[in-house]
Amino acid sequence: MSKQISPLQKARAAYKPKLPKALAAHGSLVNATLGSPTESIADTKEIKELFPNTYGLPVITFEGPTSENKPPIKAGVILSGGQAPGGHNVIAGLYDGLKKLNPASELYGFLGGPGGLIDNKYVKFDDAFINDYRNTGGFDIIGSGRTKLEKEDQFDKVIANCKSLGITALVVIGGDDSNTNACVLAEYCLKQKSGIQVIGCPKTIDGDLKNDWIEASFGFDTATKVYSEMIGNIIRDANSAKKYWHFIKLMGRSASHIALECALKTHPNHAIISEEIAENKTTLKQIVNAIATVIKKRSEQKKEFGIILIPEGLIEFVPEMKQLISELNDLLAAEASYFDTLGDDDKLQFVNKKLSMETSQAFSSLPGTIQMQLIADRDPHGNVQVSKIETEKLLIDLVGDLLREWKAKGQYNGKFSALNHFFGYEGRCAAPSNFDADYCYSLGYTASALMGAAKSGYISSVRNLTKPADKWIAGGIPLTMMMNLERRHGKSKPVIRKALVELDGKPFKLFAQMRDTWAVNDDYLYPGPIQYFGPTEVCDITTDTIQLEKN
Ligand code: FBP
Repeated sequence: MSKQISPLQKARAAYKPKLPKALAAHGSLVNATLGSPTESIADTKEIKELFPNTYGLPVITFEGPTSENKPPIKAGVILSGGQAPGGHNVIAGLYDGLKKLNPASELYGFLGGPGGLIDNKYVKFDDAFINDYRNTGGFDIIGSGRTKLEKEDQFDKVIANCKSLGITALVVIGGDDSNTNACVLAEYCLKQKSGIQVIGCPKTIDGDLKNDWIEASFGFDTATKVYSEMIGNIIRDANSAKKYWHFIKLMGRSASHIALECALKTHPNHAIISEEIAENKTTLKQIVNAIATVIKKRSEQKKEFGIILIPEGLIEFVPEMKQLISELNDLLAAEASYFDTLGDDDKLQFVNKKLSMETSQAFSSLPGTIQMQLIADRDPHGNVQVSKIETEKLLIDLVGDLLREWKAKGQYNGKFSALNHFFGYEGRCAAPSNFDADYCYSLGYTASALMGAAKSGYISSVRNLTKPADKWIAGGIPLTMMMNLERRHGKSKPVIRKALVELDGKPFKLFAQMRDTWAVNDDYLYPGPIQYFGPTEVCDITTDTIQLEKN
């Protein structure tokens, strides 16, 4: 019996993603136009020394057709890190592009992320396999994982596995860390004369893999549309019932791009942007005070309801918490094996004893549940898992306390009833919006063109994204160009620079200009659900962030 699919899935399966003009006209049989040699964004001397084979490569654009015949390519692909809508279309675009280069080309998918590449667990794609996943959300086609691919013995295994399958090109679909590792792997493959090309692809709903050349990471568009729809629905409920304050935490790890985009799309009464908190060194007390002040002001207007948006990574940007988390990270890394043997109470006691006086005070001031969340398992990079810290509940608690204090002093006379939400996983596997469906398919297709042009150490790039797809520009950006040196676990490491919200950028400036009005007036916007079929001004709309940044 064939698997049942929803009517929307059926209709979306027939959707033909749009491609940049050159690729739409010539497929992946395009000529690579080379720009001038490039430099890394900073630390040029050190990055050049670390990447002798991939440093300084020119930017590539695909403009016209190529007259060369392309031999078949056997390629492999992995999905790395958190899910992001459109990953399946990257693979579909890559598959179609490879077949266009030469119908005898083959594509293998390594299972469960980088781990599958190291352990040689794979599937081979064919038309029927790919067709089942076109324009669908999720990463379930081959799964994903967070294994760090960064050590030479892992690279040797990757090379051996590829050689055993005859694979000569790999695509790593991931965020800043995964693309950093793709760059190191590309360099290693060249140094070893392995004959394996490595191409990256910019993925993450967090929106923090972007720069002058990568305008957006895929998945941000769809995920923020899903969250904005849900926020809009909640606002409408709040504005109807007029009795609840909704504290909504939004995914995004360190960066607040998601919270900012959702704020621009819905006009909440208050939104916190972590980067501003860090810049102004705002304390937790001041954050709580600012929220309570908005609640008080609205209460004076007889409005006992509203919406607060909280970025997932906030806790790490509050100065006293940043210090606390950094001490906890070091402590847990150093004492991991002993720590794991302890029960919850002993863990808390142990931590309290070892922290410095200042941070110990900050730790003790937090409710027990938050303390436990702060000492829970780290991610593979040794970082606290911010998605598991219930900042939204913490803020409700602290704001409630302050409002009670104000009430006792006769400074506030309202009624505060709050509900908490966390929107994250709900948006990561949504069916990609038209933008993400087109963008992802184009990124995958571009990656195949880079393979056809025998390039390695590049990230697939599609630019001019605020224009219709036939004006998009496909090409490749040298991964080393986006690198600088950063301190990681006490060592200086070459990494792709993470893009945080820029406080002098247009999206933040617009938000800052409007937020006082949104705080007291009910200026809400209700974006509604993603539309896949209908007028282009509704279906092909991009994020406010990219519109403001690029136009
Ligand atoms: P990537 O950076 O790998 O794209 O993942 C993003 C993200 O969705 C973050 O927003 C979130 O903090 C994290 O993944 C959650 O991780 P996990 O999926 O392991 O729970």
